[in-house]
Amino acid sequence: MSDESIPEHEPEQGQVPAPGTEQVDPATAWRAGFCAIVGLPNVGKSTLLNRILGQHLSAVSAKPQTTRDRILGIHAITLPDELPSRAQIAYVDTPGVQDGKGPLRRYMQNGALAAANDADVVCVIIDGTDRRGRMPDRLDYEDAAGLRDASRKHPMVIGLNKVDRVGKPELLPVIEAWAKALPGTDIVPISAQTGDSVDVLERVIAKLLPVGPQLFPDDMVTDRSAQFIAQELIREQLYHQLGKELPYACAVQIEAWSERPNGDLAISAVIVVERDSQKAIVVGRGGNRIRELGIAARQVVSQALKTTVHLNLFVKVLESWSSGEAALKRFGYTGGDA
Ligand SMILES: Nc1nc2c(ncn2[C@@H]2O[C@H](COP(=O)(O)OP(=O)(O)OP(=O)(O)O)[C@@H](O)[C@H]2O)c(=O)[nH]1
Ligand SMILES: [Mg+2]
Repeated sequence: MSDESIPEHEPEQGQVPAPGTEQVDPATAWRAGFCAIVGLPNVGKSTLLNRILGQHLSAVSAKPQTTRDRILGIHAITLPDELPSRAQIAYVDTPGVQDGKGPLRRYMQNGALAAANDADVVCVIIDGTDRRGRMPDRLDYEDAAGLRDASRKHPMVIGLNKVDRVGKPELLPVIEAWAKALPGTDIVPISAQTGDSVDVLERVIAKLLPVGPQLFPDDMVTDRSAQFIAQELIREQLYHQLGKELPYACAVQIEAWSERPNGDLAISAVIVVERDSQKAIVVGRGGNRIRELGIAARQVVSQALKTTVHLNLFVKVLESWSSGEAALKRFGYTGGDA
């Protein structure tokens, strides 16, 4: 082979840059990577994802263990006075870590740990209002130790959430305890609900991401289908309407989905419970409950999908669905590819 046949810009044999030392143009490159949002149940992980995206994508409720599956949400930000000056953060909202028996809880636990293991950065959300749960030694308890170990493999950021409900004097010892437990780790007090300092948290996360090309197209917000989001938001409304009365083992399945010529969506969804008595609770006297649920869910799903939705809800009893692996798959708990 003659010298002329070797293109000028290609390194000659033996001069291939070592992995990790390739030259990137910082003016054009991005910071890009995955940030797992992890923590105990009910600390505000999904509220944070929705706040960051400015969209209601992930189900939020006052009931712990609302999120059952990982949900990807992609957000780009600028980093003024930095090179690279842009970052694309692929957030992964995860189920709250908790002990528990049965395939559904195991599935949730595994999902949270896998997201933490696979991330470039782990953002641990702490509930600033939870006296026991907000201290660093809480992660040493058996239910959370797996998450603690997975998180420590990566750069970590602590998001101390719900500061809208706690006074500064009460927060200071919490911040000090985390600073002592994880020297060098950023601890950012935020309110996912009001949005306070969420931009600061995002910039801290972004600066820890590797430099490299965007991972997803500009216009992509999530990997989840509209059907999955609708299903989750109907379940969220079920939690809102029924609160403590609601059996934990309920699921929502989309049975029919069609777009009308005028662009409206017609959706039929089934709420699956495990016993007749639970069905009676969801239906309510004279069908009142399910009617109100339908009205609320229709509004939330219409807003999230940015179109008019016509929603038909039914209730079905399927005994012990949450202890069957096949049923979990049927209800969309597939691990992120639905
Ligand atoms: N006051 C206040 N409440 C918040 C804040 N963030 C979340 N919440 C509330 O905390 C509750 C739990 O929020 P979620 O976002 O569902 O929490 P999560 O961590 O995703 O919960 P799981 O999915 O069950 O693990 C809801 O009632 C939220 O409205 C916050 O910054 N301030
Ligand atoms: Mg959640």
